[in-house]
Amino acid sequence: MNIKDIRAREILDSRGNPTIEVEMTLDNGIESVASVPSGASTGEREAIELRDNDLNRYLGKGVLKAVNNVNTTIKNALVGQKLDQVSVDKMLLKLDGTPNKSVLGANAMLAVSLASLKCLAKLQNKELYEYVTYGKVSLPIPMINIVNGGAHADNNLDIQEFMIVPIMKGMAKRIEAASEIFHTLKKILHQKGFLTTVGDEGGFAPNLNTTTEALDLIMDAINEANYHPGKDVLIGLDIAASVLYDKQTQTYKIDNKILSSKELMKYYINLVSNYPIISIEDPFEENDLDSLAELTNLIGNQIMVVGDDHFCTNSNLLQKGIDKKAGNAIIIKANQIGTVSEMTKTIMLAKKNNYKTIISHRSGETEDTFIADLAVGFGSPFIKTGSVSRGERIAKYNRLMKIEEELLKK
Ligand code: 2PG
Ligand code: MG
Repeated sequence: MNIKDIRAREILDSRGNPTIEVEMTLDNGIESVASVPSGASTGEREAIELRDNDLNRYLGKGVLKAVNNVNTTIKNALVGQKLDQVSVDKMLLKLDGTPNKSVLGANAMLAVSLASLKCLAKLQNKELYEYVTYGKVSLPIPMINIVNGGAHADNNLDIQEFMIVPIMKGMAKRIEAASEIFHTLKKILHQKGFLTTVGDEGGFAPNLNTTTEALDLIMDAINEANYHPGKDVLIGLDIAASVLYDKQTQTYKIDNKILSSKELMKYYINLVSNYPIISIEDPFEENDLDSLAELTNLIGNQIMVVGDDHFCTNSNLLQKGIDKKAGNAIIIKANQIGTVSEMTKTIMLAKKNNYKTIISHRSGETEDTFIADLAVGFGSPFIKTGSVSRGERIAKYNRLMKIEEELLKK
């Protein structure tokens, strides 16, 4: 089946910033729509998200250049071609011709790559998760954001994400637990006089000062909602340490203290011995694979030591981590790399080397639920897609519950 038309437009993401949406039509009338998310704490080695930098529009954040790249260069090359994921992605890479996608923009490329994937699923009359299935489908464990800090909120918390990780059986049950804990935390925060406004990913953003203050409140909420921390609900952290790092002094600022990477390592080990923590993401700045390897060596048998900015969903960067035994899990964000084929390659490399995959949203999201399907189809053990509040986050959880219902019928 051939590609008949490709149309791109500027839409808004959940932060009210422009992003790109692409519609693709095939000769037989099959159509798909795909949109791409956008990060705030982006890794240095992520593929380039092309923005207009025209201060007269959207404070420079417009994406009309990327839209135009789809509507001209990409459209001209792909219309009339047979639809096939590998060929589409190869063509996108050739048209761009740069290692970091700076000509077409990873946002333009991913929107087209994803629209192709969705059309291919429809062509075979399959749900997206069925189409991308490699081996066994399985429902991921959701890592659900409950408290926001760092670059995702205007409070004093240094750690970017505090997540609850419900591990009881069944997606619907996990979401139910998360919602109950979320609302219980809201009540507790309210009683203690904290604001209960939420951050970019839907978690609360109370003006707490230290990590342990946030962790203690989360533990209280889990207990008060009648769950058992450590047994049916665990805790995940995304430190997003690059944001806390001072290159000049090679130190980190956390909880009003200045720590060396060795001191930070001790700090994490202490946290893990005091709280039921299952994962720590980006514990060190993105160029420090050695500390990541050391932490993995020290506590990698107890928890997931997760690379996000270290690996940027890039198989070459992941290979460097594998070679150093740095980390034992990887965040997968399609827009960090720009095409479905490259993302798939990274997932396969991770699987082969026993790195756990966490398919992830971005802090700026759209209503597109493709990551829910990818997580199930790829049999990813985990998904991270924000809190149980804000429509763009909930859309993914609702999709996961619907897929669970479908799988149970089979
Ligand atoms: C992260 C993500 C998503 P951002 O750091 O893992 O939670 O944040 O999209 O801002 O990079
Ligand atoms: Mg991260």
